[in-house]
Amino acid sequence: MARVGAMFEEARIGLRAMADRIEDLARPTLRLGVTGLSRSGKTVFTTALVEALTHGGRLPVFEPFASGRIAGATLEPQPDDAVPRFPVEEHLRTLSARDWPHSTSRVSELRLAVRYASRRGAFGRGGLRSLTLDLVDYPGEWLLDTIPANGCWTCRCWT
Ligand SMILES: Nc1nc2c(ncn2[C@@H]2O[C@H](COP(=O)(O)OP(=O)(O)O)[C@@H](O)[C@H]2O)c(=O)[nH]1
Ligand SMILES: [Mg+2]
Repeated sequence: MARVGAMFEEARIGLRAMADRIEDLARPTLRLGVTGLSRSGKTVFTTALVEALTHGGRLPVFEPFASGRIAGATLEPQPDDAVPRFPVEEHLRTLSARDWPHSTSRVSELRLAVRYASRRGAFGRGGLRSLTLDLVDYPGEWLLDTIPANGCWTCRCWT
């Protein structure tokens, strides 16, 4: 009896993984960490990027945006209750009042749904695709803990 229970549990986990994979193929998720040392401009950059994606703006060197392939983006419910939300509205208010956001050293994230046209046309039909984009404001100070003995973090990333 215990073996039947275990088989059901394995089947359930397998089906769940398959369902997640199918969902991911239909609507992929990209998790993008924005990192750099403290006061390097992560928060301002992330706020500007979210504002441009959701309300329009100028991002001339971001090809999909500049060429008009990105149709827009909306804010989505948070993916993870354990990670604080990136307070984009608060940062926008601060920047609009011609001030700079306060410095924080905690991780935060924001989920967006980005609608875009693929370079070859979505599914060959020229429709729009959707990408779930998780932007993570990752305190650069935390990176210092991960630097290996030879001091070459980048090399380790590529090996
Ligand atoms: N002139 C200028 N200063 C900036 C810009 N972005 C950031 N800064 C300055 O850099 C500081 C740190 O920016 P912030 O985004 O909070 O850095 P973070 O600590 O990496 O999140 C700000 O308080 C500003 O003084 C920018 O686009 N232009
Ligand atoms: Mg910051």
